Amino acid sequence: MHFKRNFVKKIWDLPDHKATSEDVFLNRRQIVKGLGMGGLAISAAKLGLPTEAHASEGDPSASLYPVTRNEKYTLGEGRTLTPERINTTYNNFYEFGSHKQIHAAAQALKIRPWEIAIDGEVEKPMTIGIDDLLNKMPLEERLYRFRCVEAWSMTVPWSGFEMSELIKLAQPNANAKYVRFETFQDESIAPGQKQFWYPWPYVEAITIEEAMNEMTFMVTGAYGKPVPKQMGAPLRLALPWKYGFKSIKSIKKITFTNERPVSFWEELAAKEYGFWANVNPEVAHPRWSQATERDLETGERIPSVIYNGYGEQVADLYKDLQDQPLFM
Ligand SMILES: Nc1nc2c(c(=O)[nH]1)N[C@H]1C(S)=C(S)[C@@H](COP(=O)(O)O)O[C@H]1N2
Ligand SMILES: [Mo]
Repeated sequence: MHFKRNFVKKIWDLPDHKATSEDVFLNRRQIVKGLGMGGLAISAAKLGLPTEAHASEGDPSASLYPVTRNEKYTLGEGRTLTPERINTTYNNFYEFGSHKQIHAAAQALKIRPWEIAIDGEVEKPMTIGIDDLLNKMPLEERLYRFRCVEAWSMTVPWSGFEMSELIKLAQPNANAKYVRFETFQDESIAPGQKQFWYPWPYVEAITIEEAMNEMTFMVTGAYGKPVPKQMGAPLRLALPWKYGFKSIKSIKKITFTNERPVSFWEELAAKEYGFWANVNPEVAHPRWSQATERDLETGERIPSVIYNGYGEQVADLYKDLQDQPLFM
């Protein structure tokens, strides 16, 4: 992500932090390969590899997974599943730092008890614990593509439930035009939240029609396990046709509202990270092209596709909104 104020702009001069994060990761991978990790008695910790990258033991929801895959959602031609290790060690989660290597720091997040408030324009405002919610929702696995605004991409086997199921539970009234999501706020465990120039807590929002769309998925798991903390435990959003920043992590509050909320990145730089943020290779970011994306696994650049290839499911949402900046 790119930030407008000069005193932090420097770290953003390289799109996607090429020099500071990914190269480090690849070097480590090479080291492990070279040493023949499997056969040698060298611990991951000694090599500085994340041993806690998927610490789902002790998670009370662990026994729920794996869940049945919904075969309707496929990755598409030429796309393979991004290895778990890549997805769990290359993350954006600004609460824990403004770089990609936050997986260890994110383990400080306490995910039980975890209460989610559902409020605003609903018949049944409620506060519900994550394990109660998990019991009420029909869990399934879906393979989704994921495209970050920084022009890298991956694929993920998410587990969770369709947002429409949560809407049935909450029963929004006729005033509910938007859904606003809010992440936890606790600067005692999330050092990024001490950076006062960011408008914490992280907030995202979509329209009620978008929230009802079949693609809108509430994530509770990944790779057949509870979703790891660095990927947004215990509850995050997956909006695979939008740039990744819309897929808010570690949700504590879901508010149905009449007015369009302002999201975290929109507040920082509205011209770069707008409300709609649908993927479109033909609409460049003000500072870089969106025509292609770098596959995190192979490093290859592949062509980007409008709505990240999910036009069949979502294009109709936008047919009467052509006057809006749908792709920023
Ligand atoms: N709360 C919160 N949610 C967030 C972010 C964040 O910094 N904080 N980053 C977003 C961005 S920019 C991206 S690309 C994805 C990254 O998800 P991943 O780390 O699981 O790949 O999370 C999104 N959700
Ligand atoms: Mo992103």
